[in-house]
Amino acid sequence: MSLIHPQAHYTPYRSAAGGWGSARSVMAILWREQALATAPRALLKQNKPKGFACVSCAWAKPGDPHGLEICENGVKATAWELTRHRTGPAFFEAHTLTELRTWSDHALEQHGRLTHPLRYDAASDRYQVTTWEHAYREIGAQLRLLDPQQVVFYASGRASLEASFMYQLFARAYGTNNLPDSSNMCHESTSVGLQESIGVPVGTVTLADFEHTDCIFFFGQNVGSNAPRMLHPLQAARKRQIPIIIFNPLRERGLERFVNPQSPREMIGPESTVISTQYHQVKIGGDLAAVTGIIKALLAMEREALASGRVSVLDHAFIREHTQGFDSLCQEVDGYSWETLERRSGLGRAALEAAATVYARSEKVMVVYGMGMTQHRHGVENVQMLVNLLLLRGNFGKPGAGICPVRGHSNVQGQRTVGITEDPAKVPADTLRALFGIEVPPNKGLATVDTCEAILDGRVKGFIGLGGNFLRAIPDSPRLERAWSDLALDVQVATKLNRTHLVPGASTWLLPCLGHIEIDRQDGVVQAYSTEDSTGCVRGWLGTNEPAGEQLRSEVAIIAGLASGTLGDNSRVPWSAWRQDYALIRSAIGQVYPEIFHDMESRMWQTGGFHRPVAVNQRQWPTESGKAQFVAPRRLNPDDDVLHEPIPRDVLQLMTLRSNDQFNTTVYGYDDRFRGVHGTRSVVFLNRSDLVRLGFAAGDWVTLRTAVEPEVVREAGPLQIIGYDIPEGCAAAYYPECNPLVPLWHHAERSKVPAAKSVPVTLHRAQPSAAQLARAVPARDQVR
Ligand SMILES: Nc1nc2c(c(=O)[nH]1)N[C@H]1C(S)=C(S)[C@@H](COP(=O)(O)OP(=O)(O)OC[C@H]3O[C@@H](n4cnc5c(=O)[nH]c(N)nc54)[C@H](O)[C@@H]3O)O[C@H]1N2
Ligand SMILES: Nc1nc2c(c(=O)[nH]1)N[C@H]1C(S)=C(S)[C@@H](COP(=O)(O)OP(=O)(O)OC[C@H]3O[C@@H](n4cnc5c(=O)[nH]c(N)nc54)[C@H](O)[C@@H]3O)O[C@H]1N2
Ligand SMILES: [Mo]
Repeated sequence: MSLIHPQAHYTPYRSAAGGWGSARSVMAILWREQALATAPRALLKQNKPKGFACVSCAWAKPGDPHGLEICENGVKATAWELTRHRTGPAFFEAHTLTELRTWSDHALEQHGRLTHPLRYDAASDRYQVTTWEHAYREIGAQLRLLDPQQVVFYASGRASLEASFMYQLFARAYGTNNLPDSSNMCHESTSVGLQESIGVPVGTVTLADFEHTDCIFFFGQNVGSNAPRMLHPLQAARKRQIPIIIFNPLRERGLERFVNPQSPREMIGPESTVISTQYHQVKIGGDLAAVTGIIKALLAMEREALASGRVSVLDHAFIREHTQGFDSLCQEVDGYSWETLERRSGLGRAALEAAATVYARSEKVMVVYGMGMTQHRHGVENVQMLVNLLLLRGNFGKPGAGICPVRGHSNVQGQRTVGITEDPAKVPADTLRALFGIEVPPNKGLATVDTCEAILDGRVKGFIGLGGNFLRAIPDSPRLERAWSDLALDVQVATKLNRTHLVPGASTWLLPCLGHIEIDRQDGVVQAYSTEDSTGCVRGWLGTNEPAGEQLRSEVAIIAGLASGTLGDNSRVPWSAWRQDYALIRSAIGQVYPEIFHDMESRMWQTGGFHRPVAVNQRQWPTESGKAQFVAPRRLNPDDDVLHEPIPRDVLQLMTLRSNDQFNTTVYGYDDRFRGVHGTRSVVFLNRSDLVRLGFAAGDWVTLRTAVEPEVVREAGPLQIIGYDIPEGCAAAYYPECNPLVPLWHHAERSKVPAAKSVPVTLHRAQPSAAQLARAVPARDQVR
């Protein structure tokens, strides 16, 4: 189907994930970023001992890496950082912010790396070059004038363990727990749900478990685009005939078939690995009902087994010794009829029984999941329901079993481990007092949604951003943009220009930092850094490439500069000494968190690094009761916000997702190869019978409007309709363009993760203007 313009089209993708399409896409981006000279050498070092950690996802890096331990999207992320393009002083002389606000996300970042520290000048509406010393001094003076409770310290999940540890220490020494971070929009449902259910806030699975497992359940994660290196262990599992059971509203290509681009035989031959053995196209938000159905089927099997004297299906010894709440879960599950479960999940009873049968047959099951679970109103319950399923057959504390949340940014899990949290109860306050004389403020600070609320009602006056693109990533983005200019102080530490940098407060600073691929020298001495991946593995890394500019400073150096500028001599933290020698920071991390980080300096260089201890793997449960908790869901309804039942037929559940050509708000390009979309992001995927029912046709233009809280108009579009293989009543479109549709209050209960995967919307016919059309399909020459 041709969309709008000859350059934009929708052509269903029929090949496997990986393969030649992947290789071509990699070459194209290396060419465009003029990174062919520098990137190939870097790629040899990516995810390798004494190399750098990929700046894309947080998936585990094996201790015995492949020749090239990379994937298509990892290469894109590398090329994006190593680009030859620069956004330097001349650029800012030539463009006002008013003009730059008309640029696309893609065009802004594609212009290249920031090179100089900048301060916004309101008179000329431009960023102007400043000096580091001036910036540290001025920002410090302004921070001293503000009430620390009115300042937030945001972190996107990339900063190293060293930088993150210093950052939270700086915030607390200054006097606040206001430490929102990207995981507040991402896996906070995991941290809350797992903590309550099994007593640890992180996943329990490591790479080695993939070699031992005999069954993998996969919920709401798009592995082919967002964690492609995981396709290798999945492929290996499939070669061992391990069943992989998928729950996803979309038939995501990476979950169906894969050709390993690093295997010459697979590249040349017709061979591809079928990844899924069962594929269940669950309705958006229908997973609670689906897992309830699986458990219902297991309970029925159990009763049959008991009645006929066969071995139990459930692991009663484990349930008795290690868990609480089994009976009330059973009661709850028994209370739902199959009719209800089928309607809510969109899946048939037979399909759920088939999944239950495989689960019951397998001795070592693991559950992998992503944003399709956490970004819902019931995101925490989703996570806990997956734990319930695992507990029924003792699938914790044995090799090959456990829970595997797939984290986002490369060090997002690690940041939380070293203290980036708004909750003072999670910080070893006594140790911080003894070591650094820091009094951790006793009151809870602001997480991301709280921060947005506080900005809207004027309680927050200062914002420091360690990476990220806050204004673009958050829900209700237009409302927040309007309130943003009331900030007294806005400091952004970044590698590339993005939308957040274009909405200035009264005093606005843009500080360019080194990326993680670049060699970090402090006073001439090369410094290493460390990260914790999605499987709790801590590793040391070294940048490999020359910095993009002489003026760039490392995140550690910038935090040290800001802290010294703010706290001066009133601090027992040796900021400058730490800046000169990162080993001293690691030693401090080891003192504050000895159980995890003792002897970090040597252990992080061991082959494969070291794993943080996870009590659950010894079948110890650091919960309040000392046992693992079955937590029954309070309701299965994904549509609480649409008050009437049945739901009005013109309201669809929208999920906002990533394409294969973006990293969060960083838009590399306008293709979503695996979903068959080329040349545009202005599309909405809809079920074909919904189209007919609602009087639309594929190719029509529509605006999406949020169907709750009608007194506030929330709109996105115009978008062009693609008739797609998606369950009835569901819709999908791209993030961040659709963030204006997500109400700020529309978040998971308890974790406050914005419910970006179930936004009730209605469709309204639209006629795009010429300017909107041009934005929807950026001609190649407009892609700067
Ligand atoms: N290349 C690349 N890599 C990335 C990122 C990126 O943007 N680009 N982002 C990084 C970050 S920060 C994160 S958090 C991760 C995100 O990685 P994912 O967790 O894969 O996030 P999404 O792309 O939002 O896709 C969510 C998936 O869940 C499915 N889904 C949506 N709603 C439901 C539901 O109700 N039930 C079920 N069962 N499935 C559902 C969608 O169809 C989609 O396949 O990836 C990280 N890695
Ligand atoms: N509707 C909707 N909203 C969502 C989501 C969704 O699925 N749907 N997903 C949510 C999720 S999971 C997340 S994690 C958030 C992401 O939210 P953020 O983490 O805030 O956003 P990113 O797009 O990852 O940030 C990109 C910017 O980071 C900067 N950067 C890149 N590398 C570095 C570095 O090494 N150091 C520093 N200091 N800066 C760097 C660059 O300037 C770049 O422009 O968005 C959330 N928002
Ligand atoms: Mo994320």
